[in-house]
Amino acid sequence: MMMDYITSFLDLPFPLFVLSTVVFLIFIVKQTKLLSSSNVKNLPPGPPKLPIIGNLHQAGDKPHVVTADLAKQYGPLISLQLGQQCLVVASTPEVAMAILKTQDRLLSSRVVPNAFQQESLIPHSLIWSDCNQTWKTLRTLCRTEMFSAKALGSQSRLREEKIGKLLDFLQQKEGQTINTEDVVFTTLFNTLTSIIFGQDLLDLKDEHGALDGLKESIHKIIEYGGRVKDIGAFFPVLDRFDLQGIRKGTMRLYKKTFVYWKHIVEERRALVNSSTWSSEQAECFLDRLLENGFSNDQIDQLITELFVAGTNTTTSSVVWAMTELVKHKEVVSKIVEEMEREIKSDRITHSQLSKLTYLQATIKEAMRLHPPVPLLLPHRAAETCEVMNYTIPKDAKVLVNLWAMGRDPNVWDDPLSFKPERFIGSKIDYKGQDFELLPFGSGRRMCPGLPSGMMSVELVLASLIHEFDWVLPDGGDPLKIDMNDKFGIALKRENPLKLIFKHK
Ligand code: HEM
Ligand SMILES: *[C@@H]1O[C@H](CO)[C@@H](O)[C@H](O)[C@H]1NC(C)=O
Ligand SMILES: *[C@@H]1O[C@H](CO)[C@@H](O)[C@H](O)[C@H]1NC(C)=O
Ligand SMILES: *[C@@H]1O[C@H](CO)[C@@H](O)[C@H](O)[C@H]1NC(C)=O
Ligand SMILES: CC(=O)N[C@H]1CO[C@H](CO)[C@@H](O)[C@@H]1O
Repeated sequence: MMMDYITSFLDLPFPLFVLSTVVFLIFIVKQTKLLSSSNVKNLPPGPPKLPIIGNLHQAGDKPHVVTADLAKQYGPLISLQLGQQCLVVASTPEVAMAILKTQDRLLSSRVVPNAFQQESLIPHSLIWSDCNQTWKTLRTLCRTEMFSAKALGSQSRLREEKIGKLLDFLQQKEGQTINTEDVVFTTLFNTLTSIIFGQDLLDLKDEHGALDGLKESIHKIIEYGGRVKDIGAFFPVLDRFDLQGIRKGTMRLYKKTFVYWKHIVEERRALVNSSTWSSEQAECFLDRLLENGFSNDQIDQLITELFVAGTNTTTSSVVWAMTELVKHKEVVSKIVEEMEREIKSDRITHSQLSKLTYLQATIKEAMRLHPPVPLLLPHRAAETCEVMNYTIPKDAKVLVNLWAMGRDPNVWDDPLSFKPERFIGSKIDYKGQDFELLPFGSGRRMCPGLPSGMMSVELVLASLIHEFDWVLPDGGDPLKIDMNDKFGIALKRENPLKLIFKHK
């Protein structure tokens, strides 16, 4: 049974000799006292563990659902053994606070997915570094040069411009069926590339053009990074062999991706390096990186990470909110009413967003039910420590199940209903202070991109509602839209949301 499990795990057809290596290695592992955390006393409760694989057979493709179910049985803090990896998952606001606030310092290291363990790049990582000097420097730079009030102010024009292009595009395609995820992704991706490089890298119209290779590469990097079945993580002895080819595959895509901006970096580097350069000439985030003496490796790594962290998440927020809106016409009517009251201009601008309180409540409600990053990014215990009187062993992987918290009847009334009203007049916000709603996390690892991401989500949604009626193709029944999700770095719809946009 176990061999079946391991072979089914490695999706590829597979030479026999590698298999025997696996068997052999596993045998060795067995001899060398493998379940390191099984000796730890007072672990959080969890299901019984099989020898060697522990609970791997229970892991499945949807860890947010599996661990939510286990929490119902074993309580708000559970532990699982995935091969040699000890996994701890929190599923209530109290435990989330114990992890992200009380023990934030000890529980804010990272478990690095195999895909991102690239020798030449990982030393320059913002997302995957422990909270060390590299991490601090990069976060500070992003905070001041990308997410500060001043930087955001100068981004609003760019953002409005990209969304204007989307609206024009949809108008041209009026009556045709549109894959919303595609066009929203392209729009948000271009927003980010304009902030970073001062130019668009994708084209809404260019469905098969050359730059689609870039989109595909970023998507695939995200897919590799979000792999649930990562055998090297479960059995560190096997890690170096990269049996599933995850590390190699990701590096190939990384290299492909870097080519897309190589010449832009060279061009700007020459400018910034020239004797006539002065700081006022800086036009984009890249110029700031160059002024700060960043090497090509540093630039490539940071920029890819921003794409990986910032495009799929925002797109997924928008698409889930749109899905709920298609299902809930009464909510759309209220947003439209609010807009008729508050918006007098033709197109919506940033400065008007703060007046749209019902729209904001709708976005919170969508993020409650569909947190784009349902388990946060994996944290790691830097040292053994205690949470809720249980022991979290050193190097355990620590997750917070936002998805479970959003659907918990002890936390929310009627949790499965979509009711933006619950946030009207409520102080609950997603800024990391209210532990029942943490789409961006909380504490030192909290998402630095929140202000930028939220601005995009609000502006795209507001504009699409303001400008168009949305209709399902072929007279589809909104109540029958499936809500199936697919787990990855961002939780996305399993099936694309296809809509026809009709100009109002
Ligand atoms: C709606 C959109 C977004 C959501 C829901 C979101 C959510 C998150 C979450 C849950 C984390 C992990 C927190 C943790 O591990 O405790 C995170 C980390 C991060 N996010 Fe976002 N994010 C969004 C948009 C963005 C954008 C637009 C950017 C940048 C352009 C960005 C950059 C990052 C980075 C760099 C990290 C890693 C921070 C660290 O490890 O210290 N995110 N995000
Ligand atoms: C920070 O952590 C990363 C990964 O853990 C490492 O590669 C990098 O060298 C560290 N930086 C410093 C300054 O220690
Ligand atoms: C930047 O300028 C320095 C000296 O002014 C020069 O040695 C170096 O090669 C330049 N680098 C690039 C990439 O142009
Ligand atoms: C942990 O144990 C202490 C002392 O045994 C007790 O006072 C406290 O209530 C416990 N905390 C939790 C969260 O169970
Ligand atoms: C919402 C969204 O853009 N999802 C994309 C995220 O990346 C994956 C790759 O794993 C794509 O397949 C999704 O379409």
